[in-house]
Amino acid sequence: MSEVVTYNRDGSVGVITVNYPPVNALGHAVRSGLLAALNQGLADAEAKVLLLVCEGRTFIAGADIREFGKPIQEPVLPEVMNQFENSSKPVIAAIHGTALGGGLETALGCHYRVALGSAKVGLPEVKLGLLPGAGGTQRLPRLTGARKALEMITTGDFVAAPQALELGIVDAVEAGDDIREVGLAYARKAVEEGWPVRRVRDLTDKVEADKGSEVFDEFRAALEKKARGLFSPFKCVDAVEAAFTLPFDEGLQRERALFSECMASPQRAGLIHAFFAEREVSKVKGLAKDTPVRDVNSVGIIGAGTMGGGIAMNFANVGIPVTLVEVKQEALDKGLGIIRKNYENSAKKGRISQQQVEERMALITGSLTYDDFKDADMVIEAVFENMAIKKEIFAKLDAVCKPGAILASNTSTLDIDEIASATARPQDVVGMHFFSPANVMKLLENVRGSQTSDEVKATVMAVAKKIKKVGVLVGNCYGFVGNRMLHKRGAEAMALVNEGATPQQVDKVLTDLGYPMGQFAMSDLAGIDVGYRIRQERRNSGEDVPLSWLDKLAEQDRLGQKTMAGVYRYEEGSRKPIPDPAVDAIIEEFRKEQGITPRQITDQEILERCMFVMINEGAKILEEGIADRSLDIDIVWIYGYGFPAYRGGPMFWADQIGLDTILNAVEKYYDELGGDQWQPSALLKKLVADGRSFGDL
Ligand code: T1G
Repeated sequence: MSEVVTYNRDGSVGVITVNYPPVNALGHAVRSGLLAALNQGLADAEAKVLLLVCEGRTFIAGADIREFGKPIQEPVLPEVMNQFENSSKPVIAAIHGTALGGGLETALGCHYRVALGSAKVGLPEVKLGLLPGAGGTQRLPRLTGARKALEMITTGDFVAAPQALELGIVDAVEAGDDIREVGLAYARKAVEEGWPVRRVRDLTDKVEADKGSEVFDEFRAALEKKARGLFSPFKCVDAVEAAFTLPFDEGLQRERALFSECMASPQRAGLIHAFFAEREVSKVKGLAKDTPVRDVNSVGIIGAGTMGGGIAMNFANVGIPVTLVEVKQEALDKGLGIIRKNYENSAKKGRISQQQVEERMALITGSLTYDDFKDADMVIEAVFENMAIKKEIFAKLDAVCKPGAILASNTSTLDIDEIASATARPQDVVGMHFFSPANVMKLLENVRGSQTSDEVKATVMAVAKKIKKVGVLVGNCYGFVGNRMLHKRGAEAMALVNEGATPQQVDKVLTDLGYPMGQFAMSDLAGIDVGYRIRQERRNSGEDVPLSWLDKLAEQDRLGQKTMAGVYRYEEGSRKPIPDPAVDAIIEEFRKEQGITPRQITDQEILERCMFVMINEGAKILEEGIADRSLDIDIVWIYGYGFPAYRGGPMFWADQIGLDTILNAVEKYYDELGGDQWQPSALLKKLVADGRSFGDL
């Protein structure tokens, strides 16, 4: 008997206990242990009913994702499920924490399910590029009907226990937090009342009710929009539909075949890489696990503009009071007004209650004086990109903030060390780069200065988790990780249009790759004036920043979505970018001024120049230690810049393509175009020479 699954008896109840931290995943040892324990329970004459319960913080949270891609070891999960379902004794699953994926499928293979009120259930396989492969697509719809099963399986969203009871997924929800006691009490009732074996596979009423339903095609149509570029969501629909068109065992086989297709898809590898990378980024290299973290129970924010307002909402959302400071009452009122409007919109969509709107607004206090920061644990500066203004602000913060307060800048490009030099406490200065809209975007790029203390680094990473962001700690350089690579992509996109491509051609290559929007549509969203001001700032500081046709748009007040015209034009009430011949004319005129004769440019060249220049820059960022691991870069791009998670992030994607292919192209463009951006990274060359990948680092 493996030690991760044990069997013992409590009166007439045979108890099968899984104890395989951290989340009782169905690794090989657990699968074989479950079968062995089941057989022991079946052989135990005293045991009338069997109870499956887990130790630790959760019921089984799925198959062991770490085993994917490796040779499969018997018994496979579907076999374990069938044995449980065909047990001659009733089997009860007692659920606490999260019963997910293979975990919920295991419970559905049992005959009865009891859950704690705090439990959740779900089939999130689609988030890993898969589908439920152990009977979930055949058993769940027999309990919930087609529509709810499709919703749960194509979204992967979790369902809370009370709702799971309404849907018939669980049979009882009990209060308390001792799942073993709750499970035993429920099992004893089954013994006393002589409950029969009740197999989910035998339930047919929901199947009959939805036979021939249009719901499957309805979901396929909806997924065309919602799951653009994704593979497995459509396979999920095919699998669930089989439950309504095939006998149970044939449905299981159909599910298995579709599961294998998903397993073979490169998207599975990308999404699983993203799953683990998201968890690894919180473990910062060189930062001891027990590094002290400071309390952050009150926050100050400077600037009630788009970023400041969004940042404030993140803290109010988790109950942390915020003091929002502006220079003028008018700007403050406008900022607070926008925050309330955002909350009201969420309430209208039923995401929060009106009471929560009021509670969160009550946590945000407007002010016109820095004095109100004197007790703040952390202050975040969110004013526009100007070094002189930021240094002035940090000097003032240094004067009013208490010792130990963390002084953070939301700068998206500027030098954290130079900002810190305006204070006498550079060890307490750090970058906290949020992404617009800051109350929505999941990424928080935390930037360590050369003197930022470990305590401050550990604290901003803990704050990221607290405000439900994915925090990545990176080094200090111009544009840090995300914007530094984005600027390279942007410059290539601009050059490609100068040389003959159209903005919409470039954007289509990027959206076909899986980005939600292209380079130029993104400029229109962020505001053409933002980039224009940064370029002017750099020109004013004496840097040679080439003229661009985007400057012409800014000077003609084509600032993007906010002026209904930028690189594209926009119609009232729509964010759909519409190509505008007026812009083609501006670009044509610019080419003439620059003496450029446009040429035909292929989509492949656009893809290579926009993406390989980023990867080359990413390699330089790793060389310089600005990012510790390539997965840090992948997570920055997935959660900050919309890089498709199913490709695993730009560095993982590069490994999939092959670094030799990337290097060959980089060297070709270096020869043809020149420029630092195409100077091949030494690390890239070394990895190719050693036959290694970014993932091997
Ligand atoms: N396999 C292996 N490791 C896992 C795991 C899993 N299924 N789930 C979590 N971990 C590790 C994770 O990497 C981390 O490790 C630690 O557990 C804590 O996780 C046949 C094919 C359960 C809600 O998709 O959603 O079943 O970093 O930091 O925030 O149909 O983890 O500490 O070393 O996320 O409290 C389906 C995935 C699998 C669920 C807990 N199941 N997990 O969240 O902790 S496919 C899933 C989660 C499947 C079958 C198919 C969450 C969680 P480390 P954590 P958390």
